[in-house]
Amino acid sequence: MEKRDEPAISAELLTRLARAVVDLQPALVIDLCQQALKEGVAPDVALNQGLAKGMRQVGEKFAAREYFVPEVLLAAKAMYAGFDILKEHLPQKQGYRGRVALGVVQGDIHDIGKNIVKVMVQAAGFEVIDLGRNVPVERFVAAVRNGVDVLGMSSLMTTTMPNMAKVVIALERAGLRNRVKVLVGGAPVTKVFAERIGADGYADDAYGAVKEVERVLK
Ligand code: B1M
Repeated sequence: MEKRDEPAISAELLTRLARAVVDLQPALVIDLCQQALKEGVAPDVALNQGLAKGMRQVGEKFAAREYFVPEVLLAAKAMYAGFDILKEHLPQKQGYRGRVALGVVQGDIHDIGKNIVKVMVQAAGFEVIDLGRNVPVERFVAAVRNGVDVLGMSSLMTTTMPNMAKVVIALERAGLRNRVKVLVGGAPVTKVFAERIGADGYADDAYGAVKEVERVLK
């Protein structure tokens, strides 16, 4: 799945979809997702350029103290109402391409981005083991010991990013580092940070995550 530019009508629909998330309107989100599918907007585009974009705008409102936790939770509810529809329509690549474990690091419960990455990676033909959120270092290590090709970690808080480095160190100590490719992502995570902690790859969105999984497994 490649990032695409959308024609004007779809672009307007995507803007309305993002807006409906920001306006905390699950019923409208559902309507717009159904409309988008009917009009031939690709589900991954509606997911990333509609729903995820809306959640990022909610983040800006949260940062500006226009929204507080209750609004953010309602926005997440609206986002998931659309997510549940779109994920069923993502075109699935056939054939086994490898196994990816994904989790949000310890101390962090932000899992919306990880869940988007998960469905996109699955749709690209990879088996995904979802470790969930607030995942302790040892559970990441255990997942690698049980056999995965890629370990993906997500963090949304500057305070939990160091836990990604702890997982890499724990993998080295357990003699497992060369058995797995490590990818990291999440809003505060950067390429420089990924390189500094010795990860094999980094992506700033779900399209990038799929590309990185494919690249590191080449
Ligand atoms: Co909170 N939160 N939150 N929050 N929250 C942030 C992250 C924050 C930046 C808001 C702010 O202050 N401006 C701030 C962190 C500050 C910091 O860095 N230190 C923050 C805070 C402080 C907190 C609490 C402490 C608030 C409190 O209680 N006082 C608390 C922490 C709880 C905890 O984790 N221990 C908290 C709680 C919550 C809610 C529960 C209300 C809710 C989470 C609901 C949930 O996820 N189940 C929430 C939300 C929703 C947000 C914001 C507003 C939005 C995050 C989001 O969903 N983005 C967020 C603001 C922001 O990020 N600017 C904020 C949309 C999502 C689609 O994007 O997750 O970035 P994202 O994922 C993208 C990419 O990053 C990438 O692909 C995804 C799809 O495109 N990606 C990867 C993600 N993972 C990847 C992995 C990869 C590759 C790419 O490879 C493996």
